[in-house]
Amino acid sequence: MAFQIAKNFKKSQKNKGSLLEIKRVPIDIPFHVFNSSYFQNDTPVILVHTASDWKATKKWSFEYLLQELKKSGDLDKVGSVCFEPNDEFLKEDYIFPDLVKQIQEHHQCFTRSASLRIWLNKKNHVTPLHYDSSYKFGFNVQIKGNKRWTIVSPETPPPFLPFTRFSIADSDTLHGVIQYNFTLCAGEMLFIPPLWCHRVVSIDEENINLNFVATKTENNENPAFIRENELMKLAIQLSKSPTIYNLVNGLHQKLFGEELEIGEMIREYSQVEGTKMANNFSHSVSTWTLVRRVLYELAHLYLVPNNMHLIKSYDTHPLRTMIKSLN
Ligand SMILES: O=C(O)CCC(=O)C(=O)O
Ligand SMILES: [Fe+2]
Repeated sequence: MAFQIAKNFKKSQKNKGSLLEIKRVPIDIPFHVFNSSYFQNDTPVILVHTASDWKATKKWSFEYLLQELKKSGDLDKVGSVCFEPNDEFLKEDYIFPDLVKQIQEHHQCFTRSASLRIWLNKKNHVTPLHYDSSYKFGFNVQIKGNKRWTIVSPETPPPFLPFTRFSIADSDTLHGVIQYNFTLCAGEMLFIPPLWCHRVVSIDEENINLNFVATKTENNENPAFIRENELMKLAIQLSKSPTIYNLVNGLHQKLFGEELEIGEMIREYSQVEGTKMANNFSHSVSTWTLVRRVLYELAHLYLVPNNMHLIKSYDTHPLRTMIKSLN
């Protein structure tokens, strides 16, 4: 009994949340130290002076990237929130960090075919609180400008919109979570582990980030993992029953004018890479657990109408707008 009370007390203390200070370490940190202190236990960290000497930090601007994209014929790779260039794109402008290379060769890492991402954001752009799908972790290099990050531990996930990886919490309403708040400055590289929610505000006139992303194949059983794993299994089931998916999606579109977020997952998991991830890197889930997940998510549908703007609030990024004006 006393043991149980002590356990509950410890749990409630844990749930109080806390604001932690992120560590800054040199980029030449020994690999085994990075692995044991940060990669294995999903702890975020900033690697300083990663990109200070790169040509990219001096050369890259929205205009320069647009011109280079035109030259390489990759204009169609520019998505609505970021773009995923091929591995050769402007390779001479940066030095692939040894640390990232070693992590990508790690046995717990699945390197994706699209492993580079470039973000371009104007001043005051806000990326709403979300986590990246399919256990993606990232090394996020700030090439130009500064960004303000709020990140939340997967041990204390914030409330989510049903069936999505977007949270309804804002920085003012984030209570009882373990979080870090910091500014990522040009030249620094952030390691953001899987399932950490992040909200990112762009501070300068032009903000450019280069990411190296991969999937972590063995994940810690935290609350965010349990939910994501169940949603992943649900997406796999739905991808096998297009009729049910179309029915639910049709209803969703009627009500909210948008496709179900899980549609993105379904597309990802019906492709070779996604299927591999879904089958190999997730845990099995009983039918009862899936039903419970659906009921739980449905019970929170009332949150959607007032929070739909969160999903829509990703601005179309400036490159896309610049390309449109070319046509
Ligand atoms: O930089 C941003 O605004 C968003 C970054 C992000 O969501 C990511 O790197 O996954
Ligand atoms: Fe993200």
